[in-house]
Amino acid sequence: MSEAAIASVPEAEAWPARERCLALLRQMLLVRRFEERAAECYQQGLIRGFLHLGIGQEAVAVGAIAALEPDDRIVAAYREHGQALARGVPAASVMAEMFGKATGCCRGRGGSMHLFDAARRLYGGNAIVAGGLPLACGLALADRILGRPHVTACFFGDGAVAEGEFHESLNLAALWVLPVLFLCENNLYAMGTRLDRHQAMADIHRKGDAYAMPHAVVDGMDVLAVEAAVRRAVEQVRGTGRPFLLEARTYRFRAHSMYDAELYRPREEVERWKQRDPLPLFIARLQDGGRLDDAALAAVEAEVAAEIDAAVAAAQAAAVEPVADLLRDVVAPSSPEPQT
Ligand SMILES: Cc1ncc(C[n+]2csc(CCOP(=O)(O)OP(=O)(O)O)c2C)c(N)n1
Ligand SMILES: [Mg+2]
Repeated sequence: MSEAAIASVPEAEAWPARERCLALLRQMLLVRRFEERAAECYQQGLIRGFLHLGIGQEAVAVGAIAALEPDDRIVAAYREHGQALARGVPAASVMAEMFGKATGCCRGRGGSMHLFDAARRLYGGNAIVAGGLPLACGLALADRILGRPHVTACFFGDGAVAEGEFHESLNLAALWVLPVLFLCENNLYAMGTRLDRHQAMADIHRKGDAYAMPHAVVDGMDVLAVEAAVRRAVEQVRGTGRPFLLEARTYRFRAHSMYDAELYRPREEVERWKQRDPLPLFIARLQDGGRLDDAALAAVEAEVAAEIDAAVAAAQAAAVEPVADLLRDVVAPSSPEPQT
């Protein structure tokens, strides 16, 4: 698969209003700085367990979620800090969750891989590769049966395509006419396995053809292109009630998780992709278009830094869930005696 084989949107379509552009920039900066700080906290032993950073992939979550309605459902995989922050889960709530504290969005029980916020329609954070796809079908089936107009956006990695659940879910969604946007974040690797070592046909979006499902591919390093592609796809899903498969081609700049010697990919490849880092690309584009000056950029950076400092301080100060609460939500309260 050629790294250059990516779709782009026409220039005219790619310029939303200045305020929307600045909001996208702020979100991408928030996600990037949040994850950089999370890595530091991990190295200091403040965050434990697994930590998967999506640095390099911010444009996908931010661009896609900007194109959704507030009640549309989101299902993500385990590299999902970007999805949670872009959906508006407060940085403090996400950071506290990663610190394992009671003030986290799952009271510290889920950690980095299981961010969940039902009020914001974020249904995970799913650590099982491809595990989110059948859940997305279930959410969409409920919406269809109840006549609700929502779309379920389901993010998953290229590694999920090798799982039976991917094929079962696409088949079922097409067969049962479920309003799901399947959104593959193709970063070329599933841990240390490059896409073309596990897929005979590596153009992921074209797998939609096997399920009579419309599909498209987009440059996942270009936030405006992602926003436009998702907007078009979601309009189609909402209008027809039928599913859509969108592939966003992107790259993670960091290791798979915090423990990974990265022996499976050449350094030059990483460096080449960094030339297309979605943040500097977008900043340069905004500056060239006269929509961003140095002062405005510094102001956004300062705002984001303050938000993250506050999130870390609050997470450090917060308590862990008391032991007495540990069975809460684990064991159902005993049901009353059945009536005879
Ligand atoms: C069913 C299942 N098999 C194996 C694993 C172990 N595992 C964790 S991450 C991963 C790779 C997934 O790659 P991809 O879907 O491309 O996501 P990315 O890490 O690139 O975001 C694997 C195989 C798992 N979590 N679940
Ligand atoms: Mg991957």
